[in-house]
Amino acid sequence: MNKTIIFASILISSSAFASADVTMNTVNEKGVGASIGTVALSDSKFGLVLTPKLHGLPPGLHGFHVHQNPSCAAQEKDGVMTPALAAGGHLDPSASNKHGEPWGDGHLGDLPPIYVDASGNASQPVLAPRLKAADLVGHSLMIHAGGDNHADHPAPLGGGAGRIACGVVK
Ligand SMILES: [Cu+2]
Ligand SMILES: [Zn+2]
Repeated sequence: MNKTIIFASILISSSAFASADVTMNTVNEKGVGASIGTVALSDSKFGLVLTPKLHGLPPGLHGFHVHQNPSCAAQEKDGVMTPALAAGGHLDPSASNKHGEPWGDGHLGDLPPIYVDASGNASQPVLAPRLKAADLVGHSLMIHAGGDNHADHPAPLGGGAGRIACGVVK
């Protein structure tokens, strides 16, 4: 094999092994703030593994989703600038119009919640069995202030409320 062929085969094999780091930033009503680390995406035979390496988050469980648009910008709603509203709603290519379990029949973008320890760090991976890394390209990852009960009741969209961190998947 000459060098060109070797280089080409390295390119092909690295794109076949889908793996990417998404930079996450804080978001607020002014727009996109500081970086708080990354979420690594890697495909496994069980589905997409999302491995956070994040700091500076409030301790506890936080709703975590793929949102439709590749933007983390603030946007006006009812006259109020709302953090990361430009990301749109949860990724829902089948138009289920239902917030559900990561392995269910609702929004494809519904992920298991992110766990943040008492020091504000998140490092525990979560598994999204219906997704591949490539499905996230051109969308965004979102972390919410509150948790997620994977239902639209008693609160819509799992009850996670405000958006606190966001990253565009390129
Ligand atoms: Cu969300
Ligand atoms: Zn949802």
